[in-house]
Amino acid sequence: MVVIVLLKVSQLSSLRVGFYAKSCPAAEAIVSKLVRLKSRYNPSLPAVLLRLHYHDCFVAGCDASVLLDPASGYPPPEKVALPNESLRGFEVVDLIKTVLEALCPSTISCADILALSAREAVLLAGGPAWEVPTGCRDGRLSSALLAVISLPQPQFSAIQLKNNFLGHGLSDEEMITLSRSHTIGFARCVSIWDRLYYYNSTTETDPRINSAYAARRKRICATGRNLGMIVPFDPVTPFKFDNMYYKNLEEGRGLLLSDQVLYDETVSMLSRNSTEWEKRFREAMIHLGSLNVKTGLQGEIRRNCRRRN
Ligand code: HEM
Ligand SMILES: *[C@@H]1O[C@H](CO)[C@@H](O)[C@H](O)[C@H]1NC(C)=O
Ligand SMILES: *[C@@H]1O[C@H](CO)[C@@H](O)[C@H](O)[C@H]1NC(C)=O
Ligand SMILES: CC(=O)N[C@H]1CO[C@H](CO)[C@@H](O)[C@@H]1O
Repeated sequence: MVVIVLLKVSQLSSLRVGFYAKSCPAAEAIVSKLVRLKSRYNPSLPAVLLRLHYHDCFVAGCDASVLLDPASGYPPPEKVALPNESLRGFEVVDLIKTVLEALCPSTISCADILALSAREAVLLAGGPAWEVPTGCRDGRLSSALLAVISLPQPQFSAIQLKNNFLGHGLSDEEMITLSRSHTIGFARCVSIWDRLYYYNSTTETDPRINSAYAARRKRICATGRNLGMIVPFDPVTPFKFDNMYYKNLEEGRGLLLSDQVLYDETVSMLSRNSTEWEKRFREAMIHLGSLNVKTGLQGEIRRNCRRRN
């Protein structure tokens, strides 16, 4: 008896591919369909969804804490923290959740919806696919303060970036591999402001940015203009999950200082060998998705991703 119970608990307490195969067989296909459908009208969506999953996992583990709205009696949630300022895509998660709740009530966690959406997002943008271990449960805590402490900042040095990722249990190499996600999506001018205008006391613009490129960026991110204006990470193929991340950095067309310092540190073989990089990216995404997850009897399956049950 005891052995059987122990077995059951250990089975419950880890993520596995196909966790919903019996309880809601259509779940994964539905997430994929809806992400595809919504992305057809909004090509920025894959980047938005990938970033949501990453932010979720980096703050108190992959437990959908990033989705909780402010609620009375609770501290300000992740969502309102500064690094989260530009997070979007919450309505798409709401839509997926609503459809899944109608089909399989109280079964699919919001955390797994984020992980499955991120997988579909990368695939849709032309990146590699992987099998997502599922069975994460939703947390009841969400803290803006913790978000500020936990997420790496674009102004970080290479050492700060490394230490941040190591603190989450991710290696240098995983950090570099995952950072290639910045081949899709956009950053707000405010995120590159320092690099363009206030590099240091003697130099206005980071000399590692190609000067023609810097001039074009300054035209969009002009002083006095709205800091919320956005610029693509990859000016050539902003919606394509390709190898341009490294090419751009090589040619002085990187956006974030954090990407630049990572590049300076490691002109790695990863930039040359796409097969190897794809393999490592799959593994790193699965590792990212397993950070500090709640399984078994921990946490809950939220009925609405924005609220605790
Ligand atoms: C290495 C540390 C990282 C730093 C400092 C960083 C920082 C940033 C910043 C500042 C932005 C722009 C936000 C804005 O201004 O609106 C951004 C966007 C983005 N980040 Fe990262 N990031 C990091 C790692 C990652 C990782 C590991 C992933 C994915 C696994 C990721 C995925 C994305 C995506 C997809 C976007 C575009 C979002 C959109 O278009 O809305 N980032 N990141
Ligand atoms: C500012 O940056 C430039 C270019 O990297 C460098 O040559 C210069 O010494 C820096 N100045 C200060 C005060 O750090
Ligand atoms: C790229 O990596 C793959 C998989 O690790 C390996 O089989 C292949 O030989 C590598 N190609 C080059 C050009 O290094
Ligand atoms: C999506 C979201 O809730 N963003 C918030 C991030 O933080 C800023 C400042 O605290 C809020 O104004 C945003 O609403």
